[in-house]
Amino acid sequence: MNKKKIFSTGFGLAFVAILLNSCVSKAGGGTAPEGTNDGMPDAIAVMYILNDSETGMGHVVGEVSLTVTSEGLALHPTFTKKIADGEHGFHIHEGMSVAPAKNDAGDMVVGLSAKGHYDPGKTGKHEGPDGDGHLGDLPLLEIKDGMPVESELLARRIESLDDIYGRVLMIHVHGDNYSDDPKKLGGGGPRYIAGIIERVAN
Ligand SMILES: [Cu+2]
Repeated sequence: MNKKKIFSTGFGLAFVAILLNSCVSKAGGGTAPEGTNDGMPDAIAVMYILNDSETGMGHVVGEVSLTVTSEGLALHPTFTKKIADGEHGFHIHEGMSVAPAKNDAGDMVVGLSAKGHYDPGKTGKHEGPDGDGHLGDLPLLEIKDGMPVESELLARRIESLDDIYGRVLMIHVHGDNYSDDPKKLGGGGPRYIAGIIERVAN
């Protein structure tokens, strides 16, 4: 179901990733550049505008590649569609779906199946990428003229994607002050753009 959706609406981004994988595995990496991971990221998330459809996936706006480095997890966002300028909270959420879901009040909320911030240590705290809270708290994403200001964001505390594959990468409408004060979860507010973190076989 999920894969079919990606194939039909992902403009081939996921397909390209899979194709490249099969080239690497079948050709023994002969055509891939030398270097870490043969130049391939460890994972890719095709990013969708979230909506209230059954799957929650609107149109594709780009992708984020994820690579584990000696300094932590490096994220490279690339957008093929302009997204809203300003600062956006950017997190790994623990859920494995971007579909809408009902909140405690019984209201359907866009992207709510993605659940809360990835927090394997059960800290219950939002402290940003360099704090002691949720491991899924990433550096915020700053957008200018529709495109990311920084080509690489580094989440230094994340040393492995082993428990992260299949989870959701989430971009919020508002920013992130790396605190639960004055608003919970950095104040990111509504869920805006998201994708599933898919393993790229190296
Ligand atoms: Cu979030």
